[in-house]
Amino acid sequence: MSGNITFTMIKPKAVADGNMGNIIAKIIEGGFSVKALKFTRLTKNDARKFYAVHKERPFYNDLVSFMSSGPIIAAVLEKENAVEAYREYIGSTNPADAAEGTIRKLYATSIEANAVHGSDSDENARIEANFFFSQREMF
Ligand code: 3AN
Repeated sequence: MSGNITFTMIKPKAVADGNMGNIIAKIIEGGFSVKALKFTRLTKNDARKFYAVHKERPFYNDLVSFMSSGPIIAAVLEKENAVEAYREYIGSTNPADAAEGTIRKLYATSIEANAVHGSDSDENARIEANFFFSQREMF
């Protein structure tokens, strides 16, 4: 059975573009409830750890630099079948392929600056939520 929790980040470019309010509103409009939320910034080391699964990929260093380049929003979201539902709601990794009306179609500017992160499994959702939040910060 799939879980009800996913983890998201609003990435530095979307925050810098002034879209954090719009994106949070869109998330809530999609039926996701916010269980935890913080405005924060990743150090380079945090970003390296968070994206460690991608360390062999050619875009890893750029991704680490980008994700530590400015403030982000980190949040834990709840909905039935949250991981899959949220990935569908945000759209494809490459915004050029993202469906109309998805968050990435609306707010992403490139495959790297693709507006938001969404966990890819229940296990990673739990690991990523715990990376940013203590138990008493999750409601
Ligand atoms: P998703 O975020 O859709 O799960 P992943 O896990 O394949 O996509 O990639 C993680 C992040 O790495 C993406 N959100 C994006 O910022 C970046 N990324 C993925 N593929 C590329 C690429 N070909 N070039 C540059 N950055 C990429």
